[in-house]
Amino acid sequence: MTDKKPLAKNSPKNNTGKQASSETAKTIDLQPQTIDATDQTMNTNQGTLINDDMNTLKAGDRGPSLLEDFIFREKMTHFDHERIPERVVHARGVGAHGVFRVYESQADLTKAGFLNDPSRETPVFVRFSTVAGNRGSTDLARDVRGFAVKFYTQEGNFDLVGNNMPVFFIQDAMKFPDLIHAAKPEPDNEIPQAATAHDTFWDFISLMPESTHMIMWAMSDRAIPRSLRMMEGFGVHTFRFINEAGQSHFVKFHWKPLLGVHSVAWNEALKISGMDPDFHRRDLWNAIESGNYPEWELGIQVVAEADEHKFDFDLLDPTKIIPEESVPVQRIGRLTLNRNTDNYFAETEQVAFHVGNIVPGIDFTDDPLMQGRLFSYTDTQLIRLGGPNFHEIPINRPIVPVYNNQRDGFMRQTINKGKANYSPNSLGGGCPYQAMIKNGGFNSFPERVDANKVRQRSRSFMDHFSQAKLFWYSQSDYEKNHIIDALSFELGKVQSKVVRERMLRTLAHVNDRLASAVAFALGLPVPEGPVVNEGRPADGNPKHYESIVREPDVKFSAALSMANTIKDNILTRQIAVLASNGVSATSLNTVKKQLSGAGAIVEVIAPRQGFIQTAEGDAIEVDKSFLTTASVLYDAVYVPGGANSVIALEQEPDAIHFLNEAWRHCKAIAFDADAEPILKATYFGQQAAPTEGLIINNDANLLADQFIQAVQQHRFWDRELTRKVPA
Ligand code: HDE
Repeated sequence: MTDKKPLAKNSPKNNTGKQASSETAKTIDLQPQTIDATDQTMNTNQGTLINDDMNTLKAGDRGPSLLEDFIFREKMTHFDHERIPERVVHARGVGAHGVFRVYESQADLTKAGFLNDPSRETPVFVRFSTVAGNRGSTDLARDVRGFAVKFYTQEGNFDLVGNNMPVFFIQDAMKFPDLIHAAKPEPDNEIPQAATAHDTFWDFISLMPESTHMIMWAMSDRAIPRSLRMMEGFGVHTFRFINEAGQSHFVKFHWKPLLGVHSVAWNEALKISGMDPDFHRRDLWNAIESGNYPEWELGIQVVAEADEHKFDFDLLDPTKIIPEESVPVQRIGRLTLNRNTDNYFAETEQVAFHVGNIVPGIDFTDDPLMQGRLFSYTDTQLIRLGGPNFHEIPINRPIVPVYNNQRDGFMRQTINKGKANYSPNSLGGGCPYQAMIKNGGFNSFPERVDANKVRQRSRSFMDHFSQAKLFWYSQSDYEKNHIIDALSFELGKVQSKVVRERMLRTLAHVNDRLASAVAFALGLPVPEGPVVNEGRPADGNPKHYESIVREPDVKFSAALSMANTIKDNILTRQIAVLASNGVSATSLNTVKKQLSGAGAIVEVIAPRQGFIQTAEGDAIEVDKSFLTTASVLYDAVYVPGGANSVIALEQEPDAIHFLNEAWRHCKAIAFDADAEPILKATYFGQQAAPTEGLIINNDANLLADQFIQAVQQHRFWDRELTRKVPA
């Protein structure tokens, strides 16, 4: 047993024993709370050293346990209270630390300090999430992804609490609890987990035509990202930028991933969910650990106050985008995630985001969804984190000291000195003072509001379909097919025929081909007639809530299609090399070296773990066996030659299945010329299948070049047009 005294101070190292890759004001701020038990001796929460952590205190070694065992009681009590309520939405998430830096001062638009000074590096904490599933649900559920960024600026915390889709299901916060009730597992049997393919969700959606645009996004491949590092982020609402002169501009926020926007196939997503439910979490963690820091550029679309009404939609309507063709996205800065968490609970679980956390230079608009969010985020933390002092939790506290007269409450950490806990005071010298606006004091944009108090939606919010059409028109053929397939899957799981029919009617308002293709899969006709929209018009005129059915002014937006994304690198792509004893080390090593040189991660997969003997007589370490991995966890596959390896794999059903499945999911596959007998044993090798993305070469260097170009393409979706591979 070790018998060392605890050190007086905790080591500044993080728990993994590694130094943080980047020291920021926030990492320094977190250090006093960061504990490293390396070389330390165990003690109780009161500091008493523990001599035996294996046995409870008993009356005799076969006798009953004693109540006086304070060491056991403390340990068990703490354990009993380890859990806190999970987030009511966005429960499953993963977080990482990073930094943000603006490229050039944006002072003409905003006085926000972190957007004014290119020399300033602002620490950030980012949490990605799925929306519907519980904390333990799968990463690859078809769902919206949360993309929440906390900027620890020198003027206080700014939280950009966004999603990976630029619009939302509903226009008014009043409907949020209903939306989430409908999307979550059904209340009688709590089925299904992390899925919207059930009756209550589509019942609600079919009665809410305003959700149609978001449904197009949620049924597209954006809902099944290849990686959290390969998805866009959006602030969704229209915000305001305020400059030093007090001028306001409307602004939409975007995050543009430097690796491009990529997805997996739906069939693949379903299988990943079984093979590795932590697929996205692991991918993010590994990328950061290996120094492949995920990066995004912050984009803004800026609209002058005077131009508020020049669009064919309402800027305050969160079911609308501003097409990039109308207002281009300017890339103004870069976000880099460079440090994993030390402790999931302390950081990722306890981080509390709030749309209402803004700094001078940024302000809200009257978007009725955003206005409701301003209430919800603090309220939810009060129950989730147990009281009003959650801002003191290390991950939540700003990097600037906090001075105000808020006091007490559960778990208060701050020891406020002095008698004066009110303002104005003279006993405390009038401290803390109020800040002048010119010294950074926040003042709200003095928007003029002159209106009747009404419980009503603006008629300008009733255009429910034009941007759903724009999204549809902007998709490539394969993306359209995926949307049709996704809707056929989701509505196919719906038991109620009335709900399915109502949804088909909604889809018919978007596009005839879309509606009839889904109707065909469901074996139903497309019903005619208008969509239903609930609402009690304050003016008594039912026409107020009727959907406006029209074509969009902008009919095509290239930015909406993932087909147009970046395809010029293979950084961090996972490549599987299938091999067995007798593999050609020359080929394998040549191709592996080139792939690794281009930034890919290469793993050797063999029938068993351990080592394989090469044809040249060396041993190569096996990374995974067919039992411990699957094709769905890789982006591409390479099969080197070597006579004995080829014979072994040709007769290995798991290897053939691996290849068939990779083909089905449209991945690049490369064979050494002498590995062709394995190709012949696959399903696609026996068909007159298209050969795009299939590389066969007897020169390993040439093969590697062609393979790299193919992997850059991400997927060869046209393969789906011919018969699908039975894998
Ligand atoms: Fe949220 N949302 N939300 N939301 N939201 C929460 O806050 C809410 C909305 C988003 O990683 C909750 O701390 C309302 C839009 C993200 O911790 C809760 C409405 C967008 C996260 C809440 C919306 C979001 C949340 C649950 C409509 C994209 C996860 C736990 C009025 C712009 C943040 C929590 C994290 C979390 C309420 C709509 C994004 C209950 C009432 C639109 C990324 O407060």
